[in-house]
Amino acid sequence: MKEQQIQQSFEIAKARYAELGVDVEKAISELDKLPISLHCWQTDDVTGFEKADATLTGGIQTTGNYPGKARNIKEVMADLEKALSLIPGNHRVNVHAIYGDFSGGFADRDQIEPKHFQTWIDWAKKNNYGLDFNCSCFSHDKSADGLTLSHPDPAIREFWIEHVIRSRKIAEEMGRQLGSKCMHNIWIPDGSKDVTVNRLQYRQNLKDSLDKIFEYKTNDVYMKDCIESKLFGIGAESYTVGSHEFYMGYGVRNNIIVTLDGGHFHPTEIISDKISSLLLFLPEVMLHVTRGVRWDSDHVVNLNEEIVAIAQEIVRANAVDKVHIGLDYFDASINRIGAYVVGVRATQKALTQALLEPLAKLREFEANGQNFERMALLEEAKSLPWNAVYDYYCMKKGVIVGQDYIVNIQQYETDVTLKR
Ligand code: RNT
Ligand code: ZN
Repeated sequence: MKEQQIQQSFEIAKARYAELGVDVEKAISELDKLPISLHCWQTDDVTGFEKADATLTGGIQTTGNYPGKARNIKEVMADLEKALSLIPGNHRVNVHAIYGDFSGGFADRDQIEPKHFQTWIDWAKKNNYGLDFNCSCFSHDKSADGLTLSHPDPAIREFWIEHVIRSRKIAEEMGRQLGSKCMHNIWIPDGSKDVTVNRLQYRQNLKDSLDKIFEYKTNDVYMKDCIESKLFGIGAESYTVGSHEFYMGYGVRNNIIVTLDGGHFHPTEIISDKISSLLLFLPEVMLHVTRGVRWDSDHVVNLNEEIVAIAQEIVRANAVDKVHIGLDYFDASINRIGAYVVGVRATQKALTQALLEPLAKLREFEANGQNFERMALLEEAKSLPWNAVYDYYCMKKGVIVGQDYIVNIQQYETDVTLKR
């Protein structure tokens, strides 16, 4: 698209929104302040770099074998830089503990230190990205039976407690060096394939482990803790220790942020409706935005109703500063850089729509009991020219507008990823 066309479409959109009392420039500046955390694990199908033949366990799975996956940290970084060059705004990168730099010698999970992540910190600093971090309680000998922090064996629990505390320290160091708060997320795969008669016991173990983990106090200027619930995993179909009720209870009692992953609930259950409830009891919420197809399949985020509803809830609940948006999907069947760009752009388009919503008018209708009017305006808002605003935003940020990023990614595939 030509610059002039983009500008003209934007002017028309701006006038259209002004009629509804919506300030387009303000929406753009708010969108520009909204970071999205790109999960590093889409680059290499969640294998990490602890050892060459690492396999993914923990009830999560990638399917597909698209050529060109990243084979080392350098390639992960190159791919993320490429993806981020096609996304407007300043964003964050979400790193898992299995992505440490072990070129100076391997360190097991209970031995990792900030030095193993200095490469990431230096890179983030250079590129002006924020960093988020995750302990990795899966793909390890000591999680082979599907249990970690809730394990009946205290020695195994201790191992994972140590790992998580070390990960929280690494997150703290990332936030300190970068001057940007690092969100540290705890997700564990613990559960069982078949019916357990010890539901309470495992949950008691997990609670005790978390209590020990949080005994170590971090500086919350530099990092914040999050805990992520789940419904089931592959091989853990009958019982998951860290259920939503478990973590919501734990989080509210201990003032720890709850992470809502869009794929971790029953198929018709949505996370958008949970945001306003959680925010009444917790100061912030972390999101793992994903697209489940029939199950927690971790498909690339597309611009569907739920992502729009999530964005609307963030804006309608006045929670732009309280909701942290992270992506969490791993599609190994398509171009992996494209997977990021599509997912982030879809998320930003949803946010654009939400920020441009004629909210004052809608709220007025609702307060007056004018429900037809509310419905009609909501319907109209869906097809207002929000995309002209997003295109304009991309152009202003010097990022490719519209579908032209497809050929750009194809070129990177030819030049870089297919040569791996
Ligand atoms: C798994 C959780 C978790 C992981 C990542 C790798 O179901 O969603 O967040 O996807 O930590
Ligand atoms: Zn997740």
